[in-house]
Amino acid sequence: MVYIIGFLTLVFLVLTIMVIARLQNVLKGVKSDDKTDGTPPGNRLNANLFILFTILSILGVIFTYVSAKADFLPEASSIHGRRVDDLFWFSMGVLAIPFLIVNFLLFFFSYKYQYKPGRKATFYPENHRLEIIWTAIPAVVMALLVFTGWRAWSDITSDAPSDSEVIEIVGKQFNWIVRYGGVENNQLGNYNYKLIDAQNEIGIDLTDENSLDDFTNNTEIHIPVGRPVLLKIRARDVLHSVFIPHMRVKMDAVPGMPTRFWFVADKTTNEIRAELGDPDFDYELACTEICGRGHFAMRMRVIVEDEASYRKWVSEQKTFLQTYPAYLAKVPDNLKAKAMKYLPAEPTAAPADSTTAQAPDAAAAAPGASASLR
Ligand SMILES: [Cu+2]
Repeated sequence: MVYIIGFLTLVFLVLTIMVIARLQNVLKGVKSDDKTDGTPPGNRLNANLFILFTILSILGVIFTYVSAKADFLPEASSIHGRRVDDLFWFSMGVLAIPFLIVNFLLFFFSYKYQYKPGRKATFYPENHRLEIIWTAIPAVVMALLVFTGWRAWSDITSDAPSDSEVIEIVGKQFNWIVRYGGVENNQLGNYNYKLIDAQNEIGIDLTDENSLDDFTNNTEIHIPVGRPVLLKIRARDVLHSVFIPHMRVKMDAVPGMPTRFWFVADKTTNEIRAELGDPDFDYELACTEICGRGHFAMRMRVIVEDEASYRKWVSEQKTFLQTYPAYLAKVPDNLKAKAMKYLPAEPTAAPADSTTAQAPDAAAAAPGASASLR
């Protein structure tokens, strides 16, 4: 790369010197030398160079497109993702085709209407109809593009359908924490940033009944296929951004300003693995906002699965209270009985090595505790 830039610099330097030298010739010609037909020196050469430049540019465009194609976003695995792609390619067409035509003409006319002795330029002062046409058509096309883009955007950010799976995702330096509505009632409980500590990393508010069966995950996010998923997005410290490239999901996570994004994934992890012939393939969720030195590691696996497997996975998760039973102390008295359901089968106060012996005691102490655990 450095060599190419160095080489190009040299070429342009030589060209600049040549142009300056020629300019001096031209000036001399204007001043004294009137014996020619008035054709400036290099007239034909310059005209031909315009054609050469046109051809090289078109080849360059094709080359960069083909060589960058491998880095384009993969085929979308969500409904709105395909819509976004269609909009992208439609906009690309609307912009690229006139761009190519106009630029081709610009260079071609420079060649075609090169100086010829005796030929005079036409004086064409104004044409109102032409001006109206070239103002109105782009205005209408641009308005259409903006309108279709705005509709796609407002669909994504509007209220999610009522059957959506609501999942909270919180960015922090440097990982994502996903919270689910729970193994039982599927309702996200409240949160409060003041409750954040070493274990309760996202400030789950255990005074809210809905929080009791919530569970979190720091390594992977499971979502059901074919059903809307609403991501409630927050950040704990600095700007982060949720990016699931295959789903065309991208939304900033802003401290103090919750954002949202809903989408429908329509290809399971197993389906895309089979399609790609890669049994190890995984969808990825990555942070796409430089957020500090650990930014590169802010990624997690996204597992898209059918409703039954998803439900099964949810029911197998350890609730936050199960993982950190000490937080039972934060549960208000009137909810304590309910919270006991989500505690580990054996009380943490008991010695760790006597689990088999005291399991029945635990069940007696907390009626229904062992029975309701999965
Ligand atoms: Cu980041």
